[in-house]
Amino acid sequence: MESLVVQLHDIAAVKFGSFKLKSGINSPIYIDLRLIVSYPSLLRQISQTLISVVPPSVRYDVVCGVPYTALPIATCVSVSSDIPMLMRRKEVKDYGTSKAIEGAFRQNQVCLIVEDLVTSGASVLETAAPLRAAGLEVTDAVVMIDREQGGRKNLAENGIKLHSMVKLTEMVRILKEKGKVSNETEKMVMKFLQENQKVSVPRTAGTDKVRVRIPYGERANMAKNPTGKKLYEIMVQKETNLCLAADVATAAELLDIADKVGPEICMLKTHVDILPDFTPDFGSKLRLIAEKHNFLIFEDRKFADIGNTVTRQYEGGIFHILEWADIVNAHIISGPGIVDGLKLKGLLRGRGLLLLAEMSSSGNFAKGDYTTAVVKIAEEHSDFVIGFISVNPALWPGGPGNPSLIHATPGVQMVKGRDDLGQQYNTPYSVISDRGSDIIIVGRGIIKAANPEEAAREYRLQGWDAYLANCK
Ligand code: 5BU
Repeated sequence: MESLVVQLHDIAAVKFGSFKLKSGINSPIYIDLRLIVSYPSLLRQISQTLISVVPPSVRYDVVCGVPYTALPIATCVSVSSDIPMLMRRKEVKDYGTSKAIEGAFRQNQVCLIVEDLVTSGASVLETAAPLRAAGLEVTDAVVMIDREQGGRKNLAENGIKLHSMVKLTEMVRILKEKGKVSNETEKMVMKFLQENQKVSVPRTAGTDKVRVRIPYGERANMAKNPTGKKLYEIMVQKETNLCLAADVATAAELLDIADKVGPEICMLKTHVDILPDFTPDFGSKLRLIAEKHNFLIFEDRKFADIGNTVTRQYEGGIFHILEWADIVNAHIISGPGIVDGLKLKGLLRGRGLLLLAEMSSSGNFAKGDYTTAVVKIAEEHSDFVIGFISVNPALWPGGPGNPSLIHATPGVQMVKGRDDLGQQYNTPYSVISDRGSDIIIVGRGIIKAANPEEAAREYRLQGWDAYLANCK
């Protein structure tokens, strides 16, 4: 161990001085383990030592490195120990959670996460989330250097035991003993570590904003619309801010997935006009399931016409949306008359309306003055409008605004990325915590997963944790 630490210092993977960290604070120590790929013998020694610090009682079937620095380390561990490896993509080009993880694996196999440096543990959690969503179990992680700044605790709270090759304080002590750093530097580093012992899991790297939010339960009491109020109440009762976008192939499949995923969600979103086997009793069947599992039904109809037309589209046709959907949504491209039209039918039934303030697809035009106009119309109709479809309300001029109005955000997967047709994805943590939204809307991340129920559970936990982090 001592020799490894000295070698890391010799190749300047560990440096002393004054370094500005991403969080903005100045650190007297800087560690850059990307350099080790240039020293194959060191890389080999590190990989072997790393795997030897995992207690023999820990069972695992595969290893996965946290991208990118730990990828070569995980590869060496895999090759030298003959344990299969998986790779997590940082960006997903294609749809579906399965694509986030490359390599062959079976459901419920145990994956050991390999990391180079742990501070808060956030990057290990970012890798654990898509692994778990894909049906793997993650119970342990092994790291070269533990900075001892709260990572161990944060990971333990998320069911992951951390094993480290060396702790940062041990490393500094070794370097001092070997005459590589002065007494003074050692003291300075120890003092810095003491003063910066707890780094909480950060809102996405690069942003230090902490949003303090009003709990959903309090917002339930502010809501003017009964459906808006009920939505907040369900979220609190079931501890979920997850909405399933149930874009499956048939009505039969929709009813089936609604029943399976029902316990995890506060809301189920439909596109009723994509179902080839729609029958007039679809709505009543779905409502029975919604009552059984206590979730609301949101038909993503995106009304866009003049008031008189949308009134008829809402109530009539073959779908009779008004009969079964608690919530619908509308563009305001045609002006505020569209809200009056929908309200004419919906208000009496206690239904709610979400206005499209932003969209998740690239190049869309719902921004700036348009979004501001949507907010104004929502305020003027807060008896019927329950909130917005939004993407980044934290950046709106007034932020997420009126706390009685809710924000629901589509374009969510476990990893940031896009599909081939312009959809753009952000992670649950980024959507709820950084972007100030309230509800994550997840479609293919759940329905294309090998086990949709498990994937939904993982999205629920991620979304809820992100909410709790802001409530503290
Ligand atoms: P996905 O499979 O998670 O990409 O599905 C997203 C769902 O949200 C899908 O039903 C879209 O029609 C819907 N959606 C969206 O993706 N982006 C938007 O801005 C709006 C709705 Br509004």
